Amino acid sequence: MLIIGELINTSRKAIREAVEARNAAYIQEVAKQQTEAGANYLDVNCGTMVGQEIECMEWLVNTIQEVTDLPLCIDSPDENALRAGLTLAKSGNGKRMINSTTAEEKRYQAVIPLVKEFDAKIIALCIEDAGMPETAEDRLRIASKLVDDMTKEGIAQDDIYLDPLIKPLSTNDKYGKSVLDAIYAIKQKYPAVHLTCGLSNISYGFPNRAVLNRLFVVQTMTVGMDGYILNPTDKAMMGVVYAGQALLGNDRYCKNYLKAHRKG
Ligand code: THG
Repeated sequence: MLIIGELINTSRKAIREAVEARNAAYIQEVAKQQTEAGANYLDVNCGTMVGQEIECMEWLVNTIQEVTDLPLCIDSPDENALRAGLTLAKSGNGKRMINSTTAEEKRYQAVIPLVKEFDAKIIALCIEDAGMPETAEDRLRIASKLVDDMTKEGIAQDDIYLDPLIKPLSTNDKYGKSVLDAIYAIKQKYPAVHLTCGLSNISYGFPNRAVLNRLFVVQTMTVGMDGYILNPTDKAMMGVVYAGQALLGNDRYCKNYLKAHRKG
C-alpha cells in the first residue's frame, strides 16, 4: 500500500500563506508530521501559485528535502513546473513520482518524456480529450489506452499508477459504484499495474465527510486500489487503512497493523 501525503498543497490556506511568506519552518513541520505518520511519498502541489509556480515548486522541494528522506510526488498540470520539481527532487530513497499525465494527447506527449528522463513513477488520470469519465466503461477504456501506450514506450507496469478519477458523490449517486467497478475491471485486465486516487474527492459537498472517506478507502482497497493520496496524520483514517490491509491478507503476520497500534 502506497500512502502519498497530500498536505503540502497551496489549495490549503495555511500552506499557501507559508509559501507566500517563504516560511520554511511551517512547511518542514508538515513534511515531518507526514513522514512520522507513515507516508511513503509526499505530494508537492503549488498549482494555485499562478505565474510563480516554478519558483514555488523549487523552493518547496528544497525546503522539504532538508527534513525528510521520503521521495516526492511532484503534482502539477504544467510540464515546466513538473520538470523544475523533478530536477531538484532526489531519487536515493525511491523513484520520483510524477502527478500526473492523462490520455489527453497534448498532456500525454508533454509528460511521457519526463517519465523516461527522470526514470520516474507516473500517475495517469483517466481523462481523455473528449473529457472526464462518467461510467466504469469510460474509465476502463481510458485506462487501457494509457497502459497500452505507456507499455509501448517501455515504461514498466510497476511504475504506472492509474487514477480512475474520483468525482463527488454529491454530483451523481452512481459515482462511487462506477469507480469500484472500474478498479475491479482494470485490476483484472492489468494485474501488474497500480491504482491510486485522491480519496477525499468522493465526499466533496457532503456533511460527515470523514465517514464517507473511511468507508470508501475500505471499499476501494477491497477491489484492488493499492495507493492513496490522503492526509496521513488522520489517525482514524490510517487505522482503517492498516486494518483493511491486514484483513485482506496484504499485511504479512499483520506486522504493519501491529506496529501502527504500538505507535499509537
Ligand atoms: N488525483 C491525483 N492527484 C491529486 C488529486 C487526485 N492531487 C490533488 C488532490 N487530488 C489531492 N490532494 C488534496 C490535497 C488537499 C486536500 C484535498 C486533496 C484538502 N482539501 C480540503 C478539504 O477537502 O476539506 C479543502 C482545502 C481547503 O480549502 O483548505 O485539504 O484526485 N492524482
